[in-house]
Amino acid sequence: MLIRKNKHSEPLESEVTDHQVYLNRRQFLNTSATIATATMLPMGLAVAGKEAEPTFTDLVKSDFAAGEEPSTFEAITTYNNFYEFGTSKSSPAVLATEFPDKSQPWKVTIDGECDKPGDYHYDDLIRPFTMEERIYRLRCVEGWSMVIPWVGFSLADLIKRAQPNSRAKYVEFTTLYDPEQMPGQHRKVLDWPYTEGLRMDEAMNPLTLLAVGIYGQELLGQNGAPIRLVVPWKYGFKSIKSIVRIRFVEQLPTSSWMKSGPREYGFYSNVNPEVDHPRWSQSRERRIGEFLKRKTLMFNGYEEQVAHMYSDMDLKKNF
Ligand SMILES: Nc1nc2c(c(=O)[nH]1)N[C@H]1C(S)=C(S)[C@@H](COP(=O)(O)O)O[C@H]1N2
Ligand SMILES: [Mo]
Repeated sequence: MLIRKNKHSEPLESEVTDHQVYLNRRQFLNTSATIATATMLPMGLAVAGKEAEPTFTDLVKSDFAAGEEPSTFEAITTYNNFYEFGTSKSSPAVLATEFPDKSQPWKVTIDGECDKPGDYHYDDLIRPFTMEERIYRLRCVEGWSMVIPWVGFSLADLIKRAQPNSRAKYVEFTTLYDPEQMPGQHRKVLDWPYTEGLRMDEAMNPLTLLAVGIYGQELLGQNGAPIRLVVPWKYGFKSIKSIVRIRFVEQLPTSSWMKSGPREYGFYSNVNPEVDHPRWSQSRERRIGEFLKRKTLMFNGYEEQVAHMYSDMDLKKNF
């Protein structure tokens, strides 16, 4: 039997060639961006009509740098998952250019099982902490990855200030709910507001970062401004954006993704090439800007730092 092939199913030779040219150009831009950051003058890094401001200077370079070439500023700020601004990868960069509204001060509530709860304005929240640059891999559950030069501070430092009590077993994070600013929230694609959670030891792990910038500048809306979580050994969806609440709880929090598909998204969501998503393999990934897929590493390559937290757990059951 002859199966008629869809004309558009395979890329044309010319498209492949164009893609190679595109990648070479990306490589070039990538190098210029890296040089710009190294000199703390991220000039020319403009995106979606926004001029770059060199916000963070004197950044402490952390030991956690992945030792890999960071993805381009352009890729990091135009290829995003942020369902509050639509479900396509390109829509957040277009719809979040004015986010968050600067006329409304950003507030973060720290509460639950802790001795020092409080409501903080963003500036007061971050003031006590030393900003670091940490270059981490981000691996999305969909099978792509990037390397991102984050600016931020250890979540552990913030937790120590809040003084969680003995009932605090988990930390729950919540994104802003404001459909006026976040048009994607008009559609119930997830149970808004977006929530995520970590076990206390995961939250206290020195790798876990509260990020406020990328490439030496403040986060843009599409990357989760003004403050988002980064948990580099877990799938990207654990790295919740635009946080307004950090709550210490006794019971295991149910994240928005666990509610939307309990058989597909578990609480732990550690990057694990041996445990597949029910609908696709997790053994390989495509680094954005590269053509061929590469092998996915256990815990996204952070095994040495995090494997001890799961030594007595069945990671197939606790996915
Ligand atoms: N509030 C919120 N946080 C979110 C998401 C989202 O849709 N909403 N998407 C997650 C997913 S699936 C990924 S892969 C990362 C992407 O982060 P980036 O766009 O900065 O690369 O953000 C995560 N955090
Ligand atoms: Mo993701």
